[in-house]
Amino acid sequence: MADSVPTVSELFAAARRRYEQLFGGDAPLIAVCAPGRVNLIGEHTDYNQGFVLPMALPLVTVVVGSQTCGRDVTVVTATEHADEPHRVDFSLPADGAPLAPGLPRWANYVKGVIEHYRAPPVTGFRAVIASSVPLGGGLSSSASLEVAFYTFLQQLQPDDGDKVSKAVACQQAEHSHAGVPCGIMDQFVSVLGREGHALLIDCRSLEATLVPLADPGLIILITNSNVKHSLSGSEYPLRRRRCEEAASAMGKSSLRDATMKDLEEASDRMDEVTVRRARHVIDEIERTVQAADALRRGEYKEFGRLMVESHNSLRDLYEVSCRELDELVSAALEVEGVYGSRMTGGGFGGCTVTLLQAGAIDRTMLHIQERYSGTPTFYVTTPSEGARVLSLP
Ligand code: GAF
Repeated sequence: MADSVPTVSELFAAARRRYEQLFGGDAPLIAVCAPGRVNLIGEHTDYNQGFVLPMALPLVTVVVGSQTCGRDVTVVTATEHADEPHRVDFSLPADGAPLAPGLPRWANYVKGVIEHYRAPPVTGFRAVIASSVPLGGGLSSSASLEVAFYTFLQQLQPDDGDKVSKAVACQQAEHSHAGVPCGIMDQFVSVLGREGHALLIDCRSLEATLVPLADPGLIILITNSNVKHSLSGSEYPLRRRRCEEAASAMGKSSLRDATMKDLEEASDRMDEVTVRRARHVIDEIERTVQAADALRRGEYKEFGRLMVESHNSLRDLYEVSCRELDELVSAALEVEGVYGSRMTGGGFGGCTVTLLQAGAIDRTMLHIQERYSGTPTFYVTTPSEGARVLSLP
């Protein structure tokens, strides 16, 4: 019942075939990939300098390609991008002029990464992209594209940065070229994800602790609602602004430094909505640390309880859930053997993540399918490795 996902080798083979068809039979000399992510807990905390607990997915974006002589760039995507051309051609500006965003929109991630790459490429290249990360599904298809492209550029012309600065450069690309003021979580885990582990990321210090997550008795199920409400784009920056207002009303540089007591004392200096948003963030930061501890101790029931609290808070206080995500979570929680379930990612559609006993997987998917008013897609998934260079056969 779970959706079958192309393997990295299959994606690579498809991208290489396309490259060879397009570029006169030449084989690409570089192949890299970077994963999407699922966030287990710690939602809307990254841009508040808090904690998050994501893991990298086996769903990846692959980039294959080669350097060319001039300054011309051609990038082709083998992924469906609603009504947009699959090919983009441009030249690297010779005079250091900015590479402005434009159409097609998917190419802005590529342009943004070139712009923020620490050692700006001096020669052109041709590349083909293929991805198994569902677009707009809340599993960070955009971060996986940015990080895969950065990894590709590193093969063309090495940079001198470490992995964290790579994640930060990709986050900047998203800010400047996609116009999304995102936090660091998605790019960080796409770069630094580790097989068999979730990452507890401190978004203030940008340090991460590995949390083992490879128990054969445990399943991580992602359910795509297959809806994406148009609010998702406009509401994210609004949430971020409210958080900054709340922190400033409490005299703090971010909500990471605020306590519930601070919030109560300052609540007459904020409107009711701002107080609700801040309450979610302050609690969620604490919940994430507790959840990572529970996971380390193998206390899945406790972890699941915290997941449900997180979902309820995102629904009632942060108001980023939607009917479809609530339906999916409620349906999962009705099944025996399910520890917990919650929406994951920015919200207003996309996916839920559910933690359950391995033996309960079939009945859980069946029950969700019966109860959900839409058509779900399932991914039974495991924590995977971050961005990497693929060896060419
Ligand atoms: C999106 C953003 F890109 C992340 O930085 C994060 O804020 C997330 O929403 C919510 O936790 O994925």
